[in-house]
Amino acid sequence: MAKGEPQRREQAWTPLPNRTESNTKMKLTRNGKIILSTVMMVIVAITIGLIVYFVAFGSTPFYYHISFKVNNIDYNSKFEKPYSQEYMDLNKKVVSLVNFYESKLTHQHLKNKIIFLFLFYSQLKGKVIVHAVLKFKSCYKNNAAKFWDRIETILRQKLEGKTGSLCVDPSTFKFSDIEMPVAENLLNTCCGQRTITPSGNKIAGGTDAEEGEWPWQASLQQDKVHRCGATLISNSWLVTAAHCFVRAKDPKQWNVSFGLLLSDPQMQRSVKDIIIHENYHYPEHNNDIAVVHLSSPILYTSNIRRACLPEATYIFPSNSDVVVTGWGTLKSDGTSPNILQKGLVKIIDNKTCNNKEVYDGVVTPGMLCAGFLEGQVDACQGDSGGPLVSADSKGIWFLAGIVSWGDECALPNKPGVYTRVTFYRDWITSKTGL
Ligand code: 4AZ
Repeated sequence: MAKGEPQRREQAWTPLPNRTESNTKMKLTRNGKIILSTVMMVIVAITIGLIVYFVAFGSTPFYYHISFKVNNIDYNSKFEKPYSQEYMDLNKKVVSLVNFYESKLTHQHLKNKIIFLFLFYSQLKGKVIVHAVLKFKSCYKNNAAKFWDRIETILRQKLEGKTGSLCVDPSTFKFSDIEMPVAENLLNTCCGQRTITPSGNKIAGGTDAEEGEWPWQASLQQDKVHRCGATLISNSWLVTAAHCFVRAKDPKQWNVSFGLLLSDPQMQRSVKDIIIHENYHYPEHNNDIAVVHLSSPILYTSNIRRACLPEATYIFPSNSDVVVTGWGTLKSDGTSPNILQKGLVKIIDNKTCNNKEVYDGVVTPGMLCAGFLEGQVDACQGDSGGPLVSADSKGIWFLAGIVSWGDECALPNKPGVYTRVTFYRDWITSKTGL
């Protein structure tokens, strides 16, 4: 401002033609600059507006719950067991029916909008009720009703049209939208799956885990202090080690926290009940298993999920890869981390583990060894009760062991010893119904 003033005064006192011309040019240039900067400001404002709109609304998903009865399929309890052949066969048929990718009815722009489809089944008078949770991303925040109508119409037409081998009763079709936490809870109920693919795999003596990498891991805390690990096996049950409760058995003394960091839990629950194996006798290591009943169920999220329990007959092959996780000390009598640690170890068969130089016959059939005979990677103090998991060929994670005991940590010939989950599979069912 101050810089421009003398210039204007000088122009007023010198009415020469060339001066006037240059004055006009200057005015034009100045006007041009003003117009240009106004246009630029408008463009910037529109861009910011669009970014804000898409961040705020563009990615806001819509969730719908649909259900309908299938008259020609008798209900089978295996339909409740994801990964059973029966569940997968039925899923295939239903997916081809409610699928938005292959439909002629589907408007092109809807095809790219479905982000998730989750199916589960219940029964009515012995017949199957199909439930599907659909998650759509949409930019039509202001047009939710139109979007709702379109999806409902498409689904209704699908169920009234060719339904393949499924004999659908269209009169039972129900369509509703559901709240995000409820929908996310349903979408995340599948066991043994995680939403993230961890970056890198440089596990040596245990490394920091990532958020959502081991979503079934819980911390058992006594007076807010981490004491043991535990594994989420349903929305209200955890499995852990019996020896965690030697000094404190009262559920009121315990809390459970979930999330990567002990200092910043994503969810917390109090404990309603602790069921310790009736044949666990401290200081023996046999039957080192307990189940913990939460005072209220957790809502599954992409970072809090359950691990799958293996069938009692399942065999985890020796030398296969398994991962142990926990907030235990980084070495014997060492410090505890705030961030969850993971360690890749291998299953060691009981015969090798009972060798004289290893554990000399004290490993019983209800125990499972994992680690390396050369040491290096192992569970340690504070990891007790936590999970030892194994991924199947489809990348579904199953609970193979519960951190139980070992001679110090990561010593040569002293691998970690775990409670063998398959050995106690029926005991878990008898206490939890799972
Ligand atoms: C413990 O004290 C503990 N190296 C857990 C596991 C192992 C050793 C000690 C295995 O909680």
